[in-house]
Amino acid sequence: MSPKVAVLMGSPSDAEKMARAGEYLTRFGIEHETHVMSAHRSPAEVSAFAEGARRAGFAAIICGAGLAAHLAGVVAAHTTLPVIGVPLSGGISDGLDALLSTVQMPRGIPVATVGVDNSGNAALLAVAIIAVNDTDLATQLDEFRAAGAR
Ligand code: RP5
Repeated sequence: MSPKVAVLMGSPSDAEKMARAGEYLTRFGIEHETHVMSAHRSPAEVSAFAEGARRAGFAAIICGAGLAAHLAGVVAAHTTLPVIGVPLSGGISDGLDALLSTVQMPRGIPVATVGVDNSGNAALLAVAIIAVNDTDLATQLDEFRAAGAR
């Protein structure tokens, strides 16, 4: 089974900002699933998904959330798969709140955090993680860089 990537977001209102992740994953031929689930509104669903993700064949989990952005941190608490957090803009500080909520994890439970709204970079990190054991994919990444990384 080739490794899959999960793209999670806290609300349907995040979909537009998270779309680039799916676009890049498709471009690199990575199977992926997108789900809306919230650390606050559907915590049981989030923990069940994270706990089963390795068994389900996922290699990395991308989590986008805004405001009190706890989705990536909660997912990371329930799995040792790589978790990539995408803080989303909005709210009183237009994403700074989400950035700090996502990146300021306690020692021992890391979340690899990309820039505000940068779901594309989250996907590229997931591709790079999978490419560690996939030379063809690593070549595709090299070609993407050589072509200007767009
Ligand atoms: C977060 O709250 C979501 O990730 C979203 O970015 C933000 C607002 O969500 P809605 O109130 O629009 O559903 O949990």
